[in-house]
Amino acid sequence: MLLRIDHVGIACHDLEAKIKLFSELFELEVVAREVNEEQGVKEAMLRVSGDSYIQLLEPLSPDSPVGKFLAKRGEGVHHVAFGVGDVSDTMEQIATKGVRLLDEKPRHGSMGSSIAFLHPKDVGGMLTELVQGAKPAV
Ligand code: CMX
Ligand code: CO
Repeated sequence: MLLRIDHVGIACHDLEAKIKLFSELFELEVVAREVNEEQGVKEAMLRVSGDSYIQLLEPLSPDSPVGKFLAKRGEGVHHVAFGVGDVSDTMEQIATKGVRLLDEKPRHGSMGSSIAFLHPKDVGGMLTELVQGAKPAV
């Protein structure tokens, strides 16, 4: 069902400062910077290797998911994202196991991906994201 770890999402107050920290510390390349209004974030993807990334997330507002998380828990790991083949199929399979889906249908994620979230309370306290990568252009 899960193919790989796609990324670990890190909540931060200052995106530029954390890009500098992670890229210098681990010698990582920033491969994408985006604003995702729907998710309420300004973000950067830093490639670790292949299709595996660190996603740095700065909230666009205090009442967004990442804004609320920062106020409650401070900076740090916000979610883990797993690569899947077909995000809609995986959502269906997981829903049959009684896990609450936070999205009714896939949404737009980083770098053209389709994403969906699972409730952290049903996954051992870990906010979980499913990611279907963008299909290569034909
Ligand atoms: N990891 C683990 N637990 C979390 C969490 C997180 N990131 N965020 C919230 N929780 C816990 C809270 O601690 C709280 O637990 P307690 O009741 O024991 O205190 C519980 O879940 C409910 O949290 P809350 O603070 O009341 O927050 P909300 O219910 O308003 O929202 C959540 C939580 C997960 C439903 C919401 O953040 C959400 O829908 N997230 C999905 C979208 C998202 O996170 N987008 C940003 C990333 C975008 C991207 O990766 O591209
Ligand atoms: Co993510």
